[in-house]
Amino acid sequence: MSDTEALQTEGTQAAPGGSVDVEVVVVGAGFSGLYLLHRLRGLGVSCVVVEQADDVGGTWYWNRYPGARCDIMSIDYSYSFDADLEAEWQWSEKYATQPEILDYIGHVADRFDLRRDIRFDTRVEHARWNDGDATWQISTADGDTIVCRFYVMATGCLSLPKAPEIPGVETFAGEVYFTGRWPAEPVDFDGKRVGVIGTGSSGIQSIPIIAEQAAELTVFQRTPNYSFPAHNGALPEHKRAAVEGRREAYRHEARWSRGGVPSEPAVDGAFSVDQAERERRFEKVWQAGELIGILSSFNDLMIDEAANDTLAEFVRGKIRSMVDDPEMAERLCPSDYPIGTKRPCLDTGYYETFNQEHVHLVDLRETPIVEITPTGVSLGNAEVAVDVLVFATGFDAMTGALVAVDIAGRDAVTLADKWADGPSTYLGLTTAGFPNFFMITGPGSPSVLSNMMVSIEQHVDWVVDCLSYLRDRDLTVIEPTPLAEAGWNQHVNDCADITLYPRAKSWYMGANVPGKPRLFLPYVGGVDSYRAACDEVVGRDYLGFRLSGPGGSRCQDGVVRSLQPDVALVLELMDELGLPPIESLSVAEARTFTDAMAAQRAPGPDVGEIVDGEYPGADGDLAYRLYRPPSDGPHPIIVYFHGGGWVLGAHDSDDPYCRDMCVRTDAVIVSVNYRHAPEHRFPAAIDDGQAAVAWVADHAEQLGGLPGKLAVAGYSAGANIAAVVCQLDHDHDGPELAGQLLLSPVTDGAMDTESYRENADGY
Ligand code: FAD
Ligand code: N01
Repeated sequence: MSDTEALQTEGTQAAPGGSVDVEVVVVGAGFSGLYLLHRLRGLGVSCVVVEQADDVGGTWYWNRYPGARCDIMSIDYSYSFDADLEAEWQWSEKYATQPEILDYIGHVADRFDLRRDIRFDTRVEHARWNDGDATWQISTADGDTIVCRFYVMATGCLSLPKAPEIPGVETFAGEVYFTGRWPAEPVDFDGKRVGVIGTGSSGIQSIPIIAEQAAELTVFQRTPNYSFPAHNGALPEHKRAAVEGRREAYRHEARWSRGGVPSEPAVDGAFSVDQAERERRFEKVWQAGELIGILSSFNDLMIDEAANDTLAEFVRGKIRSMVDDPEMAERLCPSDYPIGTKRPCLDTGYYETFNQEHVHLVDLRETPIVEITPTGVSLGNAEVAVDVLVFATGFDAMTGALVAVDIAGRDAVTLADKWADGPSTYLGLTTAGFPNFFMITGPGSPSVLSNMMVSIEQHVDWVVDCLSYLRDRDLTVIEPTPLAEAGWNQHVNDCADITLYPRAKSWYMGANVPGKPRLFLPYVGGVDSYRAACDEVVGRDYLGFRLSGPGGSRCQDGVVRSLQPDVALVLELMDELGLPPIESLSVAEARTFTDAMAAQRAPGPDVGEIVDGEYPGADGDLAYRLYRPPSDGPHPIIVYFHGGGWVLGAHDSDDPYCRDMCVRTDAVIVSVNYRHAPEHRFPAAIDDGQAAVAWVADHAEQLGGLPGKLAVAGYSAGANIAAVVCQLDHDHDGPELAGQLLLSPVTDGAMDTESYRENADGY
C-alpha cells in the first residue's frame, strides 16, 4: 500500500443525516432506471423513479422512427439478471425492431411491478445538495420537491436530441419530425416529398423505409458514414450454439469481454497477413453483419491508421459496388476520418436505396444548407421543395441530459460549471464535489462503446452494492476524492490517445455540438478492464472515495490505474507469457526475448525503398538500413539510433517505427547499428554514433539526401546517443545538423530536476 493509499480514519463523529422522503431518487425509466428500481427494492431501499415521458422505455420510447432497431443482437442486448425472464422472452429476430424492444421493456415493467414507483410525465429540473443534513433536494418542472439521500441520473447517453442548428426551421410550413422524438402515431409519407437531414445511424436506418413510401426523397448528407449490412433475420446458428444450454456462462463471458459481447479478440495485425487474407477476413465480417466483430477483425484497426485504412478501403469498395452511379457512390464514400472513429452503422438496403430514381443525395459539403424556408431547404442558388422534413441530426451525447438538469453540489457549484471544460468523473460513476450522486453509464465509462445492457447492469450492480456496503457500516455519505478523479481522467485520456478515435469530429468527441468541449467522452479500455478497475476500487475498501456517517469517517485515497495503458498492455502480455522480468534475464536471454517480441509486432507501413548497407564505424564496418519514402527525392535525411538500453537491438530492430517515421516525415531514415554493451564499453556506442552521422553527412547526396537537411533521432538509449552526438558535433565543428528528435530519452533517473518539472507530462 502506498503512502497516498494509507487508510485515513478521520474519527468517528457522526455525519449529519436529515430525514428524507425516500432513500433514492432515480431519474429516467429506460433500461437503467428500471433495473435500478428493481435492485433497490431487492435491497429494501425506498426509491422513486422520475421520468419525463408518460411510460417506460427511454431510448425505445422516444425513437419510434421507421426502421428503428438495435444493432447489437437482441440476445445480447437484453437483461441478464433474471434467468426466468431470459427463459420466457423469445426475440423474433437477430436485431429486434423498436416496437418489439419497447414491448420487452413494458413486459419487464409489468413482470416486476415497477410502474407503481415511477412518476411519469415529470421532468427533473433542479437538484441541490444540502451539506448540513447530507440530503439531496430534487425539484421537478411541476414544482414538487423530493428529499432523498442518494440521487442517481439514469438519464441515458443518447437521450437529449441536439438542436438542428439550421436557421429557419420554425418557418417551415410542412410537417417536421425528429428521429429522437418520433410521435407514437404512424407518420404517413405516402405521395409526399420528404427531406431527411443527417446520415448517422438514425438516418441510415430510416432512409430505406421512408424511400419505400415517399414520392420523392432527398437525403441531405454532411458527412458520409461507414455502414455494414445487418443481414437481419433469424438468430445465426453460431450464436444459438454459443448460448444454448449455457446461457449463464455465456452472459459471464459477455461481462468479461471487451465490448460486452463474447468474441474472440484478434491476436494479429492487419499487415501480418497478405492482402488476400485481409480481404477474406473483412468479407467474413461483412457477411456476418455484427458490429462488434467488424472493428476487431485485426488487433490494430483502431490504433494504426494504415491498418484502419485497409478496412476503410474495403468498405468503400463495397459502396462503389452497390451504388450504380459512380459520382453518387463517391459522395457516399467516407474518406476523411478513420473507420470506426465515428460510430459505424448497420443497415438494411441503405446504399441500394440510392439506386432508385426518386431518391436524391445532396452533398452538404458541396452545397451547404443556407436556411430552411416555409417550403423547403434553401441551398443558396437552389431550393429543394419538400412537404416533410425529418431531422436525424443526433444527440448532445453523454453529458447533455446530465447538465440539462441544474445540479448543484457542495458549495453550490453546479455540474455544468464544473464540467465547463469537459466532464470529469471517477469511473464515469461519480464526480468530486457531488456527494451521494451517481451516473449510470456516465462519461469516462465504456457505455456507448459497448453493448449498453452489459454496461448498464454493471453500473447498477456497482451502485446498489455500494449502497448496501454503506448501509451495513452505518455510513451515509460517499464522494470521490480529487486525486482519484484526476487519476481516472488521465487514464481515460491516455487510453483514448493511443487510439485513432480522437481523429474524427464525432459525437464521441463532443464535436457535433457547437461550443461543446472536445475530448473523448467514453472509456475505450474495454468492458473487461473497466469492470476489473471498478471491482478493484471496491476490493481496496472503496479506493479513492471518502466515506462518512454515524459509523465513522474514512478515506483510502489513491489512483486505481496509474500505469500508462500501452505499458500496462506489454506488462500484461509478459505476465500472460509467464516470463521472468527482463532485468533478471542474462544478456543472451534478453536479446532472444526482444527478438521474439519483435517478430510478433505489426510490420509498419510500406515505404518507397529499403536498402541495407554498411558504414565505417569507429572500429570497423557496421550495418545500416535505409528507408526511402515513396515520393520523388531528394529528401531530408534522419540518422536514427535504435533503442535497447545500450545492450539490445540492431539497425533493423525498430523497423515498423522507422517505416512509420519515413512515411510521415517524408524523409530518408538511415537506421544505423552501433556497438553494444557489455561487450563494448562506453564510449564505443557514442564513437560509432559520431562516425555514422559524419559518414551520412559526407554521403548525403549518394543516399538521396537534400544538402543541409540532416537531422539526428533516437529512441530511448538511442536518443541518448543522438543527444550526445548532436552536442559533440556542435562543440567540435561536426556536420551541420538541422534538428534532433529524442524519443523517451531517459537522461537522469531522478524526477526532481528542473528539466523534468518543466517538460515532463503525464507519468
Ligand atoms: P435512456 O433509454 O436514454 O433513458 C433515459 C430516460 O431518462 C429517458 O426516458 C428520458 O426521458 C429520461 N430523462 C432524461 N432526463 C430527464 C429529466 N431531466 N427528468 C426526467 N426524465 C428524464 N445501445 C446498444 O448497446 N445497442 C443498440 O443496439 C442500441 N441501439 C440504439 C438505438 C437508438 C435509436 C439509440 C438512440 C440508442 C441506441 N443504443 C443502443 C443506446 C441506448 O441509448 C442504450 O442502449 C439504452 O437504451 C440506454 O438506456 P438508459 O436507461 O440508460 O437511457
Ligand atoms: O445521430 P448522429 P444518430 N446540418 O449524431 C448530421 C445510436 N443509434 O441519431 O456527421 C446537416 O450519429 C450529422 O452530420 P455530421 C448510435 O450510437 C443507434 O443517427 O455531424 N447535418 C450526422 O450525419 C448512434 O451513433 C442506432 O457531419 C447535420 C447526423 O446528422 C447514436 O445513437 C440507431 C446537422 C447525426 O448523426 C446517434 O445516432 C440510431 C446539421 N446542422 C441511433 N447536424 C442503431 O442502429 C447534424 N447533422 C442501434
